[in-house]
Amino acid sequence: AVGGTAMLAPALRAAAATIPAELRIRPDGASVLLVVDVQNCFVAGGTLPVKDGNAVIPVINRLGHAFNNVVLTQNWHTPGHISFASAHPGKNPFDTSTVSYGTQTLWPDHCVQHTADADLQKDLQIPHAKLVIRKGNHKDMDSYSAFMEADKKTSTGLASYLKAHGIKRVFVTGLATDFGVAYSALDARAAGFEVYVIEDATRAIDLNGSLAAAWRTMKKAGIERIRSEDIVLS
Ligand code: VGL
Repeated sequence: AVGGTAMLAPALRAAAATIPAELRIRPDGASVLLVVDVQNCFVAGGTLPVKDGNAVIPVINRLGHAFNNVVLTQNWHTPGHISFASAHPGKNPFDTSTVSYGTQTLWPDHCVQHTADADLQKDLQIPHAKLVIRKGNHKDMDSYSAFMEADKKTSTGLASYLKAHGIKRVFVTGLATDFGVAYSALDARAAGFEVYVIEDATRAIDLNGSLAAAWRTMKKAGIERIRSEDIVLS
């Protein structure tokens, strides 16, 4: 770990009115900001809006200035995608279905390729972001994660890209905490990166306790849960 309040006991951190500069994390050339799925589909007015999802945008815009390396992801589904309830006769959104790679949660039709709904949200302002990973683009397989599709075998290539650029630390933000963010964070950790989730730069769907489960799983994997004020912005 690089230091910072991630290492402080939560009670101690909560007690600190402001975080002393020496305890904050300064992103360096080996750090990347990963911005997951900040798209029209996942915010107000979209097809699968995450509650309060728009609130992550100003936080992510501020964080963007502190990172030379920024990667965005975009959920990019075919029409009739396997994750859509409409593709499973008799099923409704938020039901599950058994598919070749396990249990698939079924969603309303969302983030369809080349629709305005799938566009990055226009208020997201990170002009220096170099790479956009489009994921979930195979009709018969979902991909919450920016790194590995749902079969846990098909790579998006992101881990290799980051390693080729000397990245060691991945800071994850975006939507949704308990799906795209958590799956990306866990895969980043499995690929050998140091991983931080910036909690106030995420919002959750929280389906049947999925949010608490995601934080539990991430903690067990050694992922640091931090807040945007833990990061030195200049
Ligand atoms: C996601 C729900 C459905 C996500 C994707 O990436 O967070 N959530 N599809």
